[in-house]
Amino acid sequence: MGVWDRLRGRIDYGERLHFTLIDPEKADPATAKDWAERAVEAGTDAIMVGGSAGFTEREMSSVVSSIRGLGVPIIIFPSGSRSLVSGADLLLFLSLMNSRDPRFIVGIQASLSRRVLELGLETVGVGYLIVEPGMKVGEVGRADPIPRDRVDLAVAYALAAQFMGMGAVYLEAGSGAPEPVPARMIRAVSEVLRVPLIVGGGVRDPASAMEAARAGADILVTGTLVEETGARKEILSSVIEAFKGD
Ligand code: 1GP
Repeated sequence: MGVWDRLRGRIDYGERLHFTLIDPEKADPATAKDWAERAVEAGTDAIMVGGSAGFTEREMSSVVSSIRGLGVPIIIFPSGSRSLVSGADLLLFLSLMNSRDPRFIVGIQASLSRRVLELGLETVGVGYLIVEPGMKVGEVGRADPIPRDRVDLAVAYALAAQFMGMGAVYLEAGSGAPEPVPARMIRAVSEVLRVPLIVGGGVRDPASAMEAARAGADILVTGTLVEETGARKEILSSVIEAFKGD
């Protein structure tokens, strides 16, 4: 059984999962190891590596190597070819579906697919949807961010992703967003979706983590939290427990 099937199986049994995002631009290998260890102690279920474009393939590779052996999967959250390294357990094969630029929907993916095959990386297709404000990823990915009150549009994109056969849908407000994806939007999308719903961007406290859980998110991704707190275990635990515990 693959890594994604195991994660998916846990969700199907009613668990909610938390993933910690580490950006190699913001953490050298020693720092990444320290953050990842504390996140695992705090109850995170996987470490995602990637996020920005400000790192080299070598830095990406060193970070991935430094966090191996912690007992949780290492998941590549790609931003171009420099994210594709060996040693990870899973690659989120993202399509930024609400981009104005077809390169972000399928073009870059096609140009990198041969490399993914050569590396032998397990993949899961993810319909990646940028929600306002979208932050840097919205700009770089030339997204038309889904307006925060356009729940219908989020549902339409999510259903399209599911019907295209994506293994998950990711509602992304953007790293460091002042507010997370609205609970109303999460709820409406989760009600129609049969594949796991990933939510991220702007979640920094237990209250918003709990709100996302109650609205139906299956997987919560936090990145800024680990950076801003220097991975303080009590703070990470409080957010992770709030998401998983309700
Ligand atoms: C970014 O969704 C993730 O892609 C995490 O966002 O850094 O705001 O937690 P934060």
